[in-house]
Amino acid sequence: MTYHGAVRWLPAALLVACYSARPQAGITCDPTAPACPSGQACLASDGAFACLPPDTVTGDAASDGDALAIDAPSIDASIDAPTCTATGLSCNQPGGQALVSTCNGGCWVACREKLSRPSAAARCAAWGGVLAPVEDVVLDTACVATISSDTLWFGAIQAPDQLTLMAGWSWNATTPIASTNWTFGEPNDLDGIEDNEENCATLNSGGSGTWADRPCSNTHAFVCRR
Ligand SMILES: [Ca+2]
Ligand SMILES: [Ca+2]
Repeated sequence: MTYHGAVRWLPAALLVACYSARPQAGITCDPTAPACPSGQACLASDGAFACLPPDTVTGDAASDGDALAIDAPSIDASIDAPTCTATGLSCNQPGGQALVSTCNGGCWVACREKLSRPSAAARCAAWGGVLAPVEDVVLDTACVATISSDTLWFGAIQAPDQLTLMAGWSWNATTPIASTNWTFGEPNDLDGIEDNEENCATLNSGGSGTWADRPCSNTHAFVCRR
């Protein structure tokens, strides 16, 4: 027996008493354009939709999730507030939006606008992240691969005035790089002599996921992580 049916067979006196306590419930409604009395919501009830108090959970609604589906957009917006989006990233990307991925505990976003390394780093910072470190060469490289195969500025940077090609590399001048994935012959500081010609590095250079040092003033697409 439906809620509507129960109302229909209640004695008139009881119906009046109930009506005085709260607006009549059980009116058929359209979930896409609900117009229920104050204090009621358009909820699924036995395969149809009816105006019911919001705390009404029928067996049908609880099992098939219709009531949850109706309210899902507003509820999800507050509970599952999007934490991994490109919102806030200034990216004048040709051909579409920046691509975002939640991966290996981070939020990754790749932008195809070509910028110098310092400008790219500033874009990431304004978004709330950094040029992406690739601390786990296997997993983090795979994360980047899901959103871009471009040559990308990423987190690797070399402190100036190093004595050797391999010295002084870190993630954004904060954490020394433990595991590297240099393309064969890189880093070479352009000519094999370390004299600050190439103190920044790109990903996907010379092979999928591999690295090469480049002049920091070069312009490339970039990948951020937060
Ligand atoms: Ca160098
Ligand atoms: Ca190089």
